[in-house]
Amino acid sequence: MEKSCKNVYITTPIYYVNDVAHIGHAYTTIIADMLARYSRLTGSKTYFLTGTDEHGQKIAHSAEARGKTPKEYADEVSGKFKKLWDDFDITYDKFIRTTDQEHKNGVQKAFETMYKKGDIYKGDYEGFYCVSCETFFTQKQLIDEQFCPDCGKPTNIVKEESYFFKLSEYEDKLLKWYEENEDCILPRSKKNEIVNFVKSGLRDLSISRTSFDWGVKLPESMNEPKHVMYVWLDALMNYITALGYGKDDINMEEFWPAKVHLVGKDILRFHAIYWPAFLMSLNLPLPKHIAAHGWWTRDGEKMSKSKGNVVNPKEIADAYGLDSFRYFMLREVPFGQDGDFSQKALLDRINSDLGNDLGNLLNRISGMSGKYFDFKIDSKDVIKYHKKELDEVYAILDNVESYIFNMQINRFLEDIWKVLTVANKAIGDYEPWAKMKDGKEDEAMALVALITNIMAKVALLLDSVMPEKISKIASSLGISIDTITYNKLIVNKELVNKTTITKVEQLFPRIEEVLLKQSIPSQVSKDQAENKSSKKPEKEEDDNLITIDKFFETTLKIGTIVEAEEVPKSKKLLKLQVDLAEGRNRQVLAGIKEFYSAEELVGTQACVVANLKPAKLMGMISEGMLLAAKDENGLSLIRPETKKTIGTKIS
Ligand code: ME8
Repeated sequence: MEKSCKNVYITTPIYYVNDVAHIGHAYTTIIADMLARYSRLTGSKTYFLTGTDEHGQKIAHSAEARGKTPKEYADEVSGKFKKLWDDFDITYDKFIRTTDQEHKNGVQKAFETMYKKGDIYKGDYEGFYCVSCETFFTQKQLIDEQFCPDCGKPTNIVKEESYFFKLSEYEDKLLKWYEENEDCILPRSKKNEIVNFVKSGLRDLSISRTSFDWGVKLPESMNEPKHVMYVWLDALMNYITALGYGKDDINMEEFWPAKVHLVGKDILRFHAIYWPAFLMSLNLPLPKHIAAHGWWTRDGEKMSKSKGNVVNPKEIADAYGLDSFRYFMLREVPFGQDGDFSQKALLDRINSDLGNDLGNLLNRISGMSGKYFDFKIDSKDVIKYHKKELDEVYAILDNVESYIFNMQINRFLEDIWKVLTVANKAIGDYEPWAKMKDGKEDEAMALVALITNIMAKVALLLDSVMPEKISKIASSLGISIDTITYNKLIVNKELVNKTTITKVEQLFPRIEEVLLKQSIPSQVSKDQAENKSSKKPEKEEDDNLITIDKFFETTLKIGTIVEAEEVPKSKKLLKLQVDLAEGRNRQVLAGIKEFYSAEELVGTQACVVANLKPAKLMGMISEGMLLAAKDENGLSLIRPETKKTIGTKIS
């Protein structure tokens, strides 16, 4: 049982095809993808499995309700899951479907093996069944003698012939496994719940049904054509049938036992009790970790179709960027705890962590290296001048890897952000612009090289979290994201000796709240309406100076406000139509309602930023921005002293 595998096998649950993918599915899949990418980068041979769970009464009912056969329906929804993961660039090695013939063969072989071992017997089942959870209950377990204790829906009485698995005989063996393997179930709090559940006594498990037929048939040798397998027995076996169990066991040899099965907390019991018991019965080694994550709510409320508040992951990723969405999911909630999804929380993470801390640091590297050193970086004096900062960075980075497979991914990210703080702080402490003025070019170079090296290390560590953005950072820094570089910069703590920086566009431009299809519009954030950053600007630095060309990248024009009206439900916004002599008016949403009435603005002139990317505010397009100045006495629009021809360029 103790065999452990140096290769890494990572799985998600296989998703029921009775529903479209939501944020909960995306969460598990993104965590698994992050682990798989990280594991590959470190050089481990890795296999990542996901797929769909397609049998059982629940799916049969959903298909019937849509006038489809279960297989037609499963094909359709399974295809949607697969497409979503492909759109999300999820790096799965196999997408399994429980209707795949190879899977069905493997499940039958497992049934036969457990039967031959004497772990399966025939009997009669009498009890209650929740179709929604695909779970059996005794009357004592029900709420008000009728309702499912897990989902609250009414249960059905089941009385039928059934095969049983001798789960009760595995009680002691399971308790021994839990005791000897501290981290077999993560997080620990969840493990305690499982241990207590098993200690309270296990009953044998009904593993076949006769009252419907949408499932894997029992093996032919059993000669029981009326029986189909219990959907959870069928589903759990996917973790080994995907590796060829029952066919050729080459992948089993290479990748079993799993490094981690990722699951939601609601399905931990199936994975932490039934699954290891089945594996013991099959004489197979047990997984290293079964890791249960918490439940996502939306703006503090449980998500449900009837409330219309289910978060569609594709919509979020399209609106805010896939990498930002990945970062948010992984950073926002400690693994195992429940998390709340709100656009406000997502925006804060994007604008603050990603924009201010990470994106700006790259801009500063590119700005300083370009201005002082023609983009050429040389690390020869980094250790001489910055041993202290490097030591600080290494002290943090030494621990980060251990967080990953202990599922403390939010801590992993928190620590990487501590490293970014070391870098941002060093710039303020050593003021390279002052060093340049004092003729201490080598010190300025050491500082810029230090920051470049910190960024390179951070990029390697964050690649699994935000692969697309990190590839841009890496090409800007002139480094590769691969195992050789990982070993060099992270494992051996070496520095990038020399490199040339390339300018990139802003990686995480400040982003506004977007009106989502299924969202309840919330107030435009204060920062946004005032168009100010959530962090205080740092003190003026030489490297904030821009050239005249840079200034002219912004097109400023005189416009006349021809219409103005209040935006309902918004405390701040006015909707303006502004004439810039372009043949049509521009719609501009301005956060100035507290300072100007709509009426007083009509017919007045304003200075308009005319080449701003259009943005959506409260579901409406805004195609420009008015210049304004705000102090403790209020806000004033910046206007020409005397009327100017509409469309005049400001210079
Ligand atoms: O349970 N927040 O499939 P499933 C976080 N087929 N996670 C959530 C969630 C939410 N609001 N809602 C659901 C099944 N999930 C079985 C698995 S594995 C051998 C068989 C998670 O599609 C849930 O916890 O109902 C589970 O991990 C996953 O979505 C799939 O749920």
